[in-house]
Amino acid sequence: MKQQKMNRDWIATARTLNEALPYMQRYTGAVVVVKFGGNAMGDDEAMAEFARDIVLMRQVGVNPVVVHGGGPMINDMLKRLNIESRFVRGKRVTDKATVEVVEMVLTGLVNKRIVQAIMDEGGRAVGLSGKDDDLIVCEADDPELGFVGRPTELNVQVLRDLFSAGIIPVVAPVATGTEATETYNVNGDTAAGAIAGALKADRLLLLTDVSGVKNAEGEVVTAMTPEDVRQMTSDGVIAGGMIPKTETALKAIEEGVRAVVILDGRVPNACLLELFTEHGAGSLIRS
Ligand code: X2W
Repeated sequence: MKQQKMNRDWIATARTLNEALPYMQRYTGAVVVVKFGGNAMGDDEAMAEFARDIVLMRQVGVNPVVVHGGGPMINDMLKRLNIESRFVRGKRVTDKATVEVVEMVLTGLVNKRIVQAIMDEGGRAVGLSGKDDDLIVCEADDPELGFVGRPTELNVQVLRDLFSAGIIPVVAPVATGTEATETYNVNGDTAAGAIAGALKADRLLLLTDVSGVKNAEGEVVTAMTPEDVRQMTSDGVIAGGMIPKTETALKAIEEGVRAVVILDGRVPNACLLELFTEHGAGSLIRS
């Protein structure tokens, strides 16, 4: 009985691979930017599973770029240091002491944890922040927010160089300013959107911990146009924490990204499900 079940599982695995071929062919050479938010990271097992999906993408010829967040990890460290956290319109008010902690946590702990997870799954990953090779240059987003950056200049050649070498870039959303020694804290979604736009990526996957964009009836909308998104926002159906994500999506599409998916990172193998099967796991936005 056990033997029979195992045979069936193998047959299903082989069939899955067989059915994935057209999707793999479609995405060969494609650039896929994946925003991996702090809330989607989970435990070591979830991290390993994510890393394996990214390594598999690379293995079948996709050029993935991981842009990560780490909001909850920054909150933990600020708490340990007795520094107060405050958010205005979804962005962290970032003074000098806070930006130091943000840089340490994102470019250190979080970035290296992801790099290590990818290496452990047999891929090659290199971690960098927006400061490396001036990948992301910012100006201050809003005086009320302190050292929060809005990307004004992207230099993505370093990412293309890493693609050619078969290396997966893992980007921490910390950026440099136009003045020497400035450091900016950039929202992870914003950084991922800006990078995807500059690369004219085939896909931007925004991994999050919700099931997608919901309509007035509370059902996930699996496909929509930028016009639908604008309508749903003005009707108040898209609200709260979803707004920065849909705004990022619209901007990225304007800059030439082919499609953006707001993807449920809690679904196992969400990235593979989205790219290599007919069955997505979130909301796809494209013109
Ligand atoms: C974010 C950067 C990290 C981030 C912050 O300080 O929390 C701003 O708010 P998640 O996990 O994707 O939320 N920056 C300006 O975006 O993390």
